[in-house]
Amino acid sequence: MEIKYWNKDIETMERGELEKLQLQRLKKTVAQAFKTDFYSKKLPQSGISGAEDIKSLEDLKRLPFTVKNDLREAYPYGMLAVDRSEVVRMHASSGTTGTPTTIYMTAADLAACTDITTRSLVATGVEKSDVFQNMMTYGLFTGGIVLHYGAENLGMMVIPASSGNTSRQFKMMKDFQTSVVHATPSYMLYLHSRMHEFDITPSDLKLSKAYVGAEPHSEDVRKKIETLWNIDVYNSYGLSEMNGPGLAFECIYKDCMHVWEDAYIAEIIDPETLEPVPDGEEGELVLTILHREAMPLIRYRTRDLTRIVPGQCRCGRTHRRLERMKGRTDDMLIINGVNVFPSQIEEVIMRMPEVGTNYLIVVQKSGPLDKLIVKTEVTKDVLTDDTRDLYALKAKIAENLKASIFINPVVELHEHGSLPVSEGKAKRVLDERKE
Ligand code: DLL
Repeated sequence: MEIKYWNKDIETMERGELEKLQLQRLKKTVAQAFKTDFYSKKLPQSGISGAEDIKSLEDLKRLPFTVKNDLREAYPYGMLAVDRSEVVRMHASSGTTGTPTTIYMTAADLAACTDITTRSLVATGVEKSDVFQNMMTYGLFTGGIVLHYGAENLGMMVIPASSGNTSRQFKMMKDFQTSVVHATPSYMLYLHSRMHEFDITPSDLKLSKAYVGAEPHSEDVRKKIETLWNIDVYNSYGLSEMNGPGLAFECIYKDCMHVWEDAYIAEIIDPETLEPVPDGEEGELVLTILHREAMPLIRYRTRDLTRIVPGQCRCGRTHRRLERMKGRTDDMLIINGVNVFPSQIEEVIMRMPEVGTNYLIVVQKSGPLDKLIVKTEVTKDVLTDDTRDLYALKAKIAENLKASIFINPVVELHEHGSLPVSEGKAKRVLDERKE
């Protein structure tokens, strides 16, 4: 596949130059932050009296962290750095309860965000002639509109399908010859599981690519979607606080996600000591946004665990890459003292051909101990009347899980289509110990 760039000068900028640009933009960001109620109080507490205190990128470490709760407390306008009348767009974070976390963009911010998003799409090889069906939810969530703008900016024909309405999704894919889709990985799996009801197979479609993100998923889930749909699947990472999708995206090599460093400074910290760790080491991703005047965010703790991949990508881009998210510091389960990430469980079960596309992890109290129950759907041909086969499969799944997470789970097999599905982000974990 041909390597394509949207903005070659920036995407392949020599690292020294890129860092100079980051420093210049960081200074501007800090100056902008002083215009907000929040940072004008917070920065002086860390001994920062103005943008002139930032002399090198090393000075980033002197700046305080920002956490999700800061955004909640500043709701609605405590982090706004421009007059309200300059704001043209707002978004709010999904999946939060209580006070939402909101972000704001000026017209210039929106243009910069859109440009970055287009850059991400072009990196996967799409072009103006592609037909893009956006199956991410439209609304306050960034997943729908932000990528929509990026795709339109490239000149693709955009179908703002949003999620839901399976039969219409298939009809549009067929009628408009959709070549690229955007969805959560779980929605891609769900759609595939319903395909037969509409008498469609992947070969009836012109689909060649899918962008998946917004929720954790393993490499095996990517492969599963690629095989089931016979397409290329690209991982896309982002969060509403940082303008949503487009922040980090895989290129045609599908070998980890380029984080656009002219627009973001990415650090990896040890979540315990809060000290930055060297490239290549795993830790919590911390981001500073450099291209948003309406609402600067400095050293924002994402809670997502990843690492910066050392070395340069074959595509020639100099922007460093983030590895697939391993999980969040706050979705880690501790089961009888053992730390487990739901992604580890998914990785094991999705590798097994007998296992279907949906699963649910339940953690309960069982006397003084914790009990881990892994409910998985199985493919139709597996559910036979022979209970010995089913026992053998359960034992095999449990054994594979034990080898990976060091916990003996209770495995339950469920009929295809019987576990709850969601059109948005899948709820994969029920921690009943907390209820
Ligand atoms: O999920 C933005 C987005 C939309 C990204 C569409 C990609 C595609 P939020 O709702 O604020 O924003 O959720 C952000 O979702 O901190 C991660 O924990 C998780 N997440 C997002 N993308 C990925 C991914 C959008 N590719 C939170 N892999 C983030 C793993 C992801 N986790």
